[in-house]
Amino acid sequence: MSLPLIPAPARLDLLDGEPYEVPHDYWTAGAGPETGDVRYSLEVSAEGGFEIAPQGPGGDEAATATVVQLVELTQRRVPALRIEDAPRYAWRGLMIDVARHFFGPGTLRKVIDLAALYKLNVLHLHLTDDQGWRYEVPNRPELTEVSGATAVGGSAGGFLSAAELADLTAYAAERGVTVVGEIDLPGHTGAALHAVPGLNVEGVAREAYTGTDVGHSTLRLDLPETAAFLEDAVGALVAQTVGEFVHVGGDEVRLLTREEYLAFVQHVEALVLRLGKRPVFWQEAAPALQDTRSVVQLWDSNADPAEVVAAARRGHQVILSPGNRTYLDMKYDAGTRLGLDWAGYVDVRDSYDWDPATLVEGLPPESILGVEAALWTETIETEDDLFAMLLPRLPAVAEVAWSAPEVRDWEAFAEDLEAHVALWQARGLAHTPRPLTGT
Ligand code: TNX
Repeated sequence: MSLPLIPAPARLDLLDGEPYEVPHDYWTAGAGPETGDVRYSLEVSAEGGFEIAPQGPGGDEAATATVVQLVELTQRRVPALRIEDAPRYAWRGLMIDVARHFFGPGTLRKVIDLAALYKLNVLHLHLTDDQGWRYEVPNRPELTEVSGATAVGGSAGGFLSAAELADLTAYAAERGVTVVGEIDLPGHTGAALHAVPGLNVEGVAREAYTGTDVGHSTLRLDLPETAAFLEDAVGALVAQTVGEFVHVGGDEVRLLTREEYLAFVQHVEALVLRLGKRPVFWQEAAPALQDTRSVVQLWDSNADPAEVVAAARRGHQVILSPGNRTYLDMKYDAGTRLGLDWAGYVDVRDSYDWDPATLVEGLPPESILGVEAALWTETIETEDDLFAMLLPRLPAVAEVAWSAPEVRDWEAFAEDLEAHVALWQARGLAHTPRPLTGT
């Protein structure tokens, strides 16, 4: 029997010796708990009984994911085994951009199920951008009424009502996944500028934007309406957030001076902290941050990471989403119909074969909060498109986030991954067939 892939079992012992084939080597190596007390052990007896001992928040869901994988991947012929397992990183995320093209609760539930199957524990929703506004702000209904309706290329928009977002958040929580919403500030705000005239320098609403360029919009603290808008919009997102974190963007701002930009970030950082959450910012915000509760998310694999390293050395935690490894909107290769290529092509092995601890020279390994895959949707219009970009790369990123480097092995992963196609098909999820062996 070819053994199924389970991210990082630290130890696997055959309980009754000979009747079962010997597992891959990497099942037997140590993963090591680097994220505190989340762990589980799982025993399957020779008689076929399962015994699970979960520990810490998410231990139960992780154990369940392993059992589901074991049962499905072995076609219910699970060998007697014993697993002791713990994640390498606390933040194991997937970001979905629902602003460029909108994806609603039906698709997002499937995304949550898939994330949970691979022991990811964060669903980061990019809820606002130039092209659309996707969450409700109670005293500013024009945001969703006007900019809920727009999307890239004139596609149908949509938004998550507060009730839908609450349902989705609860659905995710039941599966060990925390939803982290993002309002992207101060750039990527075309949808806000389209819905709220007072946010514009001329006081006139901007046209709807349905293209895919970046860097052409910004909010400005020197306009009298901006601070109240931030209070409302960030406040509404915080009110719809159950976890510790909200994401407040900070990327690709080209219309502010450096001083204006740094002051804007500091304003938002203080606001989020005052509202009782920890802010997460894209990497450009790193030099502005004042409070070590704020987290930096690295994304641009073409940029100098020096300011991220400096922020980490000042005590900030870092989430790693390097474009050339974890951006699942990058094309697999030149022949991929969908996606972009600014970070290069990202094939399954690129997503798998890297070590967060050595990715960025000088970054203190203990500052790494975790790893996040991202799916931007400029070119992604349908649910099948979305899953065809996630699969098969998402399990690769999930392994990087969960498993210690010494238990990872590309050849074994590639071989095991073939069996996962059946899991995706059973769930009705599209994937992109990729040559995995010999690459
Ligand atoms: C960069 S990643 C962006 C997004 C784009 C993405 C496309 C980041 C913080 N900004 O606005 O959608 O590239 O890959």
